[in-house]
Amino acid sequence: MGAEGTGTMNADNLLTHCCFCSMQCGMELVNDKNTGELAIRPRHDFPVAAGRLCQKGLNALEHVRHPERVLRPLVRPWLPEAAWLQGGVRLEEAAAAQADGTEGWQPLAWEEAVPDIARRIRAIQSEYGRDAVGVYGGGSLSNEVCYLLGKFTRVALRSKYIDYNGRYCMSSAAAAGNQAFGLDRGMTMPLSDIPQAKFIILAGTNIAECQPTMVPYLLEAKKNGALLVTIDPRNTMTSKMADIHVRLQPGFDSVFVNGLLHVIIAEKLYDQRFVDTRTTGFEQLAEAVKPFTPERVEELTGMLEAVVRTIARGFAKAPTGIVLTARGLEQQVNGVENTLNYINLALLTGKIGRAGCGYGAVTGQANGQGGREHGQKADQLPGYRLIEDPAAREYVSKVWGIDPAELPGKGVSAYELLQKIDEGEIKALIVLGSNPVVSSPNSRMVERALRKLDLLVVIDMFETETAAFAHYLLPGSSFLEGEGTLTNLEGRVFHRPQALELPGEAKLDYRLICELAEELGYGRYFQYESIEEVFDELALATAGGKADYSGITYERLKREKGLFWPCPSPEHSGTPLLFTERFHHPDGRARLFGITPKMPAEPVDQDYPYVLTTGRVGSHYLSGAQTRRTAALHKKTPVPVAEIHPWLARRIGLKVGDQLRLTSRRDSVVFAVKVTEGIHPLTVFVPFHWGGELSVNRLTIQALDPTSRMPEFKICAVQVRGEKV
Ligand SMILES: Nc1nc2c(c(=O)[nH]1)N[C@H]1C(S)=C(S)[C@@H](COP(=O)(O)OP(=O)(O)OC[C@H]3O[C@@H](n4cnc5c(=O)[nH]c(N)nc54)[C@H](O)[C@@H]3O)O[C@H]1N2
Ligand SMILES: Nc1nc2c(c(=O)[nH]1)N[C@H]1C(S)=C(S)[C@@H](COP(=O)(O)OP(=O)(O)OC[C@H]3O[C@@H](n4cnc5c(=O)[nH]c(N)nc54)[C@H](O)[C@@H]3O)O[C@H]1N2
Ligand code: SF4
Ligand SMILES: [Mo]
Repeated sequence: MGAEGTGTMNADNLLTHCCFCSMQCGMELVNDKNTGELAIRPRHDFPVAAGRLCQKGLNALEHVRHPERVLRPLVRPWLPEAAWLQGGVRLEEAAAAQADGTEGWQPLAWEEAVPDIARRIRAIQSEYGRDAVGVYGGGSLSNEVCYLLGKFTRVALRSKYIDYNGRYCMSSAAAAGNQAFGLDRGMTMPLSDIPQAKFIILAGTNIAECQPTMVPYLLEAKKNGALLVTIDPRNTMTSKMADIHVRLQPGFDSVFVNGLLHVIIAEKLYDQRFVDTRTTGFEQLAEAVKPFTPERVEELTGMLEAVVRTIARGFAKAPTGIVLTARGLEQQVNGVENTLNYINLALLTGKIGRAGCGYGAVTGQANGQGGREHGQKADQLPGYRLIEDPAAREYVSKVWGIDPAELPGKGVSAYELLQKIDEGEIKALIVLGSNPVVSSPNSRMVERALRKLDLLVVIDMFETETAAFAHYLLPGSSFLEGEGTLTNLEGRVFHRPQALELPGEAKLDYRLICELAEELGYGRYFQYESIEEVFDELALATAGGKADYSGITYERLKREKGLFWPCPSPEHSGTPLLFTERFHHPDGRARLFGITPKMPAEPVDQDYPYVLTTGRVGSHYLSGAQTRRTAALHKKTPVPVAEIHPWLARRIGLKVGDQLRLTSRRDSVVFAVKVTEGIHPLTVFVPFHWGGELSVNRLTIQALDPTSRMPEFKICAVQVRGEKV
């Protein structure tokens, strides 16, 4: 490892985009006048966040050129061929190897690595069947790489088991969007509509830390007279901008929203014409919210009835309004229902499909939107086509040049895929663009499962916590090295050029997938001269699907600086504002749903009396693989800090200098602690960007939403006590 040779500039293509969140701010690589070093500057010509970058974006070069970059293929030296094929050498044997000093990695030539891996995959598949090999992808990858991962799994592995980290991210929002609108695009409107909204509800979304360059849109709306409401158990940096902050205990969103819907219906403040002509399900909704009088909501949530009435009346009467939700209420076993209820608010008041109005599930990862459209999901083919739909199978098989009968059926969600490893059904896994040992709930199970694998191949820039369990670690490409397209939180597809040469022997992710397919004997389906050819095939594969890219080309993207899907023909100018006349259900109408609030998977009780919720801080990104390797960000937040309310601190007798021990039914972990009035008194918050002894996911619960299969990252029951360091 080591980053010598990293970062030769490709002088024609210095305009690029940040690798982190879904805003996808434009950035420019320049040679700093004073130091002569390569540096990042904000770009002014990309409309999303013209001239702005947050702390993560400004520091995004550092991990790319980090000395810990993996620069050659690596293999475990204790992986003897014969024993392997006879049933596998597992990590237990690493302990023995460690004892005689042969642990660690050994470099290997690409000419050996790819054929070796292919041979092992074939051996495993011939012994245990095609489905014994799974693939785990990511939402930071380009549309092209996401597309190829899906195609590789179905065509070259012929396995049904693929899913990706976006399951932990956008799956509840996706399911709710499909149920309510018939279509899943995170935001129904472009960001440029936000300043026109007169009433904005932000629920479970901490925009100021998670999409910082969106803040100016909110401030502009406020300047134009908008009222801003946040609904969050914590008084976050986002809540500090709000006119009203509803400090709800995690798990009470549907109760609270039912209160709002109750007032809107009882006081006849809803948009009768919109409800009559553009929706169905009003009766069911009215019935469900009937018992949720503001008085009852006050009893259940502690939120004053006057607050419920004020927000309900204000939102319904405002001429324009927007509701944005994110993981706070989506990452729950009731995540889909919670999201549907917030969508109800926008539909009931007719605030959708016109300027200054809309609903948005604020997408998370760089390509969290595109990453879920092109066949990385267990049940989907490109363009959101369902893998179990015979017409979809027929169409995509034709594009791929295979017999539809050869296409596998649907697999299982990310966490269930890891469970299948634990149960012994899946024997080999390829991970590209994710670090599931840090990011999965109940991560002790994941560690146990990965130890059981006969083959784990990780394609990454770093030796991550997941790569620590791998047999092969292959150096993939960073965002500055791989060309491709991505789709931001608005549904805006754009082109990201290659800016730097690959360091060392690292390979482009897409080339690596094609080479593996070739070695597996399916090279004829993966013949691409360039990444643009992959895009053209992707666009064709999506034609007629819900996420239709068929009118998009690289040439158009470069010329028009991005296009909103659906864009079904070369003449089509894209669709920034959705649902102006029809929703995507066959009858053109949106669906209202009556939601009866349900309990979390693990309600608090006498033994585990407090709620643990988890999330993010501004200076780190997801599993931290990139940002923990960035000095300025690491310095800002070197360790996770648990937040508790002064009432709870007193109750447990926390002393100055103590740390906080949190114990769930899964494990027990000690964190640094900060006492703050901002948080709900019965709730503890811990960010999840760290692994090992600092990993909050050792405590979280594996319960999944029944529809979206989203884990309940936002609620589990814990014991809390102070501990001397
Ligand atoms: N700095 C930074 N930015 C990021 C990321 C990152 O890791 N770091 N990740 C990106 C990704 S992939 C994603 S998905 C997004 C996530 O963006 P967000 O969803 O905004 O981030 P979270 O911190 O997970 O959760 C948001 C808020 O939900 C609150 N919350 C917890 N439980 C509940 C509840 O029951 N109801 C309500 N209403 N709120 C609740 C938390 O207190 C928290 O403030 O951010 C993206 N941007
Ligand atoms: N407790 C708790 N857990 C959570 C959440 C939470 O709120 N609470 N949020 C969940 C959410 S919303 C998400 S999105 C997940 C994300 O969780 P992960 O998928 O684990 O997060 P990342 O850190 O983005 O992992 C990406 C990995 O791919 C590598 N990588 C990045 N770009 C590239 C590339 O272009 N090519 C290659 N080859 N490798 C690349 C990085 O080095 C990194 O190791 O975490 C989930 N886990
Ligand atoms: S707001 Fe998001 S995309 Fe923009 S610089 Fe920050 S992390 Fe990158
Ligand atoms: Mo996410």
